[in-house]
Amino acid sequence: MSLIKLYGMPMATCTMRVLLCLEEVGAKYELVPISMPTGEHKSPAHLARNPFGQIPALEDGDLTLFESRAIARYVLRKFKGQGPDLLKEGNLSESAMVDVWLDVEAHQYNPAISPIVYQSLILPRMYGGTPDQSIIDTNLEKLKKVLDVYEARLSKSKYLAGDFFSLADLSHFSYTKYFMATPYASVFDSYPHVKAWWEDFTSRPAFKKVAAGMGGHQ
Ligand code: GS8
Repeated sequence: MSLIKLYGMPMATCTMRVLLCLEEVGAKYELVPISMPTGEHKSPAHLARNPFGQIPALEDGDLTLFESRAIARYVLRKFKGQGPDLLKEGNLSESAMVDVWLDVEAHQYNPAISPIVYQSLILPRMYGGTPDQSIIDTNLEKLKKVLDVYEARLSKSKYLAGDFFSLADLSHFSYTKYFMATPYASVFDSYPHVKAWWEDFTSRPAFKKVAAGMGGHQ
């Protein structure tokens, strides 16, 4: 059997989503570094893996995949029965709820939190730029509205899709971890159920291991 190759950067948010899944199921894999600062993600070799010139991409034998959430599902399906059941595919309504909250993460949470992390951490630290406070403020307001919904949801169930930890929760890890290193981390203090959810699931061993690869943001 060929060794899975994950192309990306251990500190990049979407790469981390896949790394967490690989670690949760105890898969053997090789992380092949792709350097974004040198533009390697736009090289012909990488464009052949991901035509959008983004990381991550995964190769498993003849199969090449991109889009981190799709890759995450592939990894969890491939190693089903190894490690926790994070997709609940044996149960129609539970798996539907995993899909709902994974889409909420992709289409509500991520668009609000990612510009805040980019402006306040990535832009100044990686590119030497100056944060645009108006972008941060607009997205903090968006994020608070999303967190209102999360607070209501998490006051009824322990995790997002139900009383079980799933890919929907896992998928929030990387951006939230970085957000907690911004000056705006205290926003979460107004959402006690969200804060407890975050503290609960980030104590998982796979998360500690992947967080150790995040550079100065642990
Ligand atoms: C997004 C990938 C992405 O934005 C996914 O895989 O989930 N929806 C895709 N990757 C960033 C790195 S941060 O994780 C990237 O490659 N950016 C460079 C670019 O867009 O040119």
